[in-house]
Amino acid sequence: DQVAVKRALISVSDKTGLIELADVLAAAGVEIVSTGSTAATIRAAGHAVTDVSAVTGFPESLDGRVKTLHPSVHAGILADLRLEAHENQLRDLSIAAFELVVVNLYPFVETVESGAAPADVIEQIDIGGPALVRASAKNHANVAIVVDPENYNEVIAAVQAGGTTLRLRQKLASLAFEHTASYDLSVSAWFTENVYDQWADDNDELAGEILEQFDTLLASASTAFDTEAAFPDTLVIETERGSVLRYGENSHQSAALYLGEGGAGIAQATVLHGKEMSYNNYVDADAAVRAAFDFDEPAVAIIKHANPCGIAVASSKATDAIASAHRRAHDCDPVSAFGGVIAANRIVTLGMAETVSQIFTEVLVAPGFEPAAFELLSAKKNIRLLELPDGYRRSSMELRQISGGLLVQEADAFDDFDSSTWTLAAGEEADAATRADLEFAWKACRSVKSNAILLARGGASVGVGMGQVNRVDSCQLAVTRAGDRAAGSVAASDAFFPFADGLQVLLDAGITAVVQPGGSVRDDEVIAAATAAGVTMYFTGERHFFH
Ligand code: 93A
Repeated sequence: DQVAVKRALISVSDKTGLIELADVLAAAGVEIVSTGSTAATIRAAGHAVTDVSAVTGFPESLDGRVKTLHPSVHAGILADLRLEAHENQLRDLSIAAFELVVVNLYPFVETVESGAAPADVIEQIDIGGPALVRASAKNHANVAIVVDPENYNEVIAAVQAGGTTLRLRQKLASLAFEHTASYDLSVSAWFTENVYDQWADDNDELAGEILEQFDTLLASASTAFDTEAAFPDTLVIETERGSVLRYGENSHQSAALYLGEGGAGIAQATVLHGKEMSYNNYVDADAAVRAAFDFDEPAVAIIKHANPCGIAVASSKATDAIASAHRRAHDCDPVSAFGGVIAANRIVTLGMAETVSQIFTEVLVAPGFEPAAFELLSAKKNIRLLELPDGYRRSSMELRQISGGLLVQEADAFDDFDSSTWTLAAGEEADAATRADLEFAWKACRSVKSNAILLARGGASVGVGMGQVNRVDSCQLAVTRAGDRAAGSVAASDAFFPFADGLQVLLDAGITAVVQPGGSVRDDEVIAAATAAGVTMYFTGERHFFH
């Protein structure tokens, strides 16, 4: 397995030990083929060198990008001379084999470290060199590959001893592949860093532009309305710029979060754990908190696409109140609760955390977390845990952009939840438990997008119909979602029933009482339907649209 060295290809950027090696090779009568500056160095030391261009019949071209990348070189390296066919082919092609290849690569890492410009760094990505190294290492049965001047001595000794051994060639091949692999890793690391930096720079620039646009829009809004005078304690957009979100409702929309001065809402919440909040996360978390904090007693709201798929207060018998509220809210519609945004109006207990941790949840927002609850939940990397600022409160003013302008309104803070202020429109006065359920349903209903129908029982929603363009469909949706829980539940409707048909759906499903604003021109028909069914109906006098 000893291979005598008759012809060597040398192409090195690092010229350490080169002359000493060339001295030995020349003395041993080895033909040296070499590239550009390597050939010049050897020649300058007084040895004969064959230029690689003489072997390839092709000039070293394109600023050196193409020097050894040629079949006359690579066939000379890759021929497996243990095979007669390879030997014959080389002879037919008039190509001479190499038994020794000495290459070290363009100084890529050193160039990066010197702070060179990207174009200069890229020029230092060696292509032909690794090809020589890998080809030689593959064919180590025939060729010795040396990538490191540290190994010159072993090779010199072998040449002087009459040839390289298979064992040496194997070892050198292994070092060679290690060398090209780590070289490529450095190249890829540079790309990653450089490309990301570039991306970040572009992004910063873009973020600046986005915010400038938003700033202008908001500035025009606040000059158009003397917001502070009209709505004391209200949201005044801070003059500093907002913070850019990764994207808006969809990935192709840019977006930013602006903090209201003195605000204590979801915008000021602290992300204790999990990925950065998205635009939709903020929208849903806001809806969730708004729903949960409408209640004084421990309450939980679960939101999907800005709509509740469950709202509940704690069972009066529960020892862990907030855990109870969560379980009951979840039971309303477990299918929709998957991937939901949850708000609790109390500190999250370990009991609540244990249930939440079993359900894929995007965001959990609360005034705080018991340490054990936090520990359990923060073990999950996909959930975002948000702590509300002290004294959470909703903004007293709501803004909505329309094309060409802004709509501004007071928030819906009309708390007509006390059933003693309602008028009985049909049936008998409800008992205390039913009243409590009606008050709960009426309150919960205003967190549901119109047209909203909410069925409740025992302080928990059991069926929610939301966002439909007619009230009958919302009734049907609520009844379907409630299933066999519709019978015996109470209903709330965010606005009056324009006809008896929607209410009839609820009556047919077996509700025992209903609360609604009243005020339709066909109230008589609606009252007649409730009366015929023997169902109690209250009118509140005010609606709670929410869009
Ligand atoms: O630009 S290359 O990727 N194209 C080639 O064909 C080639 N052949 C050898 N770089 C190439 N090399 C590299 O040139 C070697 O890896 C070595 O690092 C360097 C030797 O430079 P010089 O031609 O000045 O001896």
